[in-house]
Amino acid sequence: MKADKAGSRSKFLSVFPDLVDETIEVLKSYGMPQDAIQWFKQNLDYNTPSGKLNRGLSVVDTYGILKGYQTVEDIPVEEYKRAAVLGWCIELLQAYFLVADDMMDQSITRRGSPCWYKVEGVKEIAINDAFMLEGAIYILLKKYFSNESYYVKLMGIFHDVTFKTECGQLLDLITAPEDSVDLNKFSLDKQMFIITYKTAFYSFYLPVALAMFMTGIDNEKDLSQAREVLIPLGQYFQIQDDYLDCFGKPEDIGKIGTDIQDNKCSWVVNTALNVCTPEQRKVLDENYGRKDAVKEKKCKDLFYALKIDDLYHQYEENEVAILKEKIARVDETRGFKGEVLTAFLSKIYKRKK
Ligand code: DMA
Ligand code: MG
Ligand code: MG
Ligand code: MG
Repeated sequence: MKADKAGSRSKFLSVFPDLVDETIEVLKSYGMPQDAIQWFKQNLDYNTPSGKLNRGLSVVDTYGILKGYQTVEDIPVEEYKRAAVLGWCIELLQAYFLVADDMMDQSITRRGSPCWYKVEGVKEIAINDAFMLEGAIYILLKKYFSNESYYVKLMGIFHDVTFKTECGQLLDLITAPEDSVDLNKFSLDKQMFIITYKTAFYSFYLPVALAMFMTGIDNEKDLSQAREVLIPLGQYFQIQDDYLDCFGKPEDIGKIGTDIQDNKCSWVVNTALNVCTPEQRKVLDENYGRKDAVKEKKCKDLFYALKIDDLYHQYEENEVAILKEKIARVDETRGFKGEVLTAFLSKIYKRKK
């Protein structure tokens, strides 16, 4: 399928206001007071459509590729709408995770604006707002898909990947205690487990699986082919996220890195631990994971001295070559297409945000 990035993005965005109205209808049917309806609308608008929309757009793109449409414009209106609704359901899931993640990671900005819990008057109400973003998913699934044979599959996969993500977040958080830094507990294996669960399933496998359910090209053999590429692709994406947390510019990534101060078991620190000298290890033991900007800077300087950025670029080239080989081996006899995976890979290769 040919890509017109700006065009598909604005088309996808144009669906969102209706979905907000339809979700709000439910609150109106409960007789909720106007200020609560207004709050929920603000929550949806602030947290859902403000990101890159990669996950949501990938549902539409995958659907178009599997159905053999040449461009997004060729997808018939009704089919487009439903693929886009599923795309927005993933963006709602993402919004739900991020509102909570920013509180747990004590982040300051997200997508170039204050994190939701940092917005005037929100604070801990953001916890309930996160739950309501999740609830909006099931309102939309019911409205658009409850008469479809694959409705249960959609619900099942949303519940399954949500729980997997929460398991990943749990491990991410308990591996990063605030008050006791012990770098011996870190390893690249542990980091790989965390990122597989907290990121890869919902960000990469989910968009493709949803489009597969919609097209009916969802033989277990094909779902498993998709997983075999999309899970490593998601791991690569989160390693980029870890890299950008330290080496990216806030004006590009829209957020201020917190991994060093948060004592996170990230790809950057684990790679550094594998290549540092005993003296450098001492610097990390004394400075990593402390809520202190000077100590954070010492760690960052060390990461630059160890050329972790060069190691990252080597990792990236190597990983992308492996992924391309895997994609080339995809069996297309049942209707699944390797192009779905190539499209996803090209969205994230060498990303800076
Ligand atoms: C994000 O991990 C994972 C989820 C499920 C939101 P993270 O804290 O590294 O993300 P970010 O860097 O965007 O805060
Ligand atoms: Mg975070
Ligand atoms: Mg986090
Ligand atoms: Mg991060």
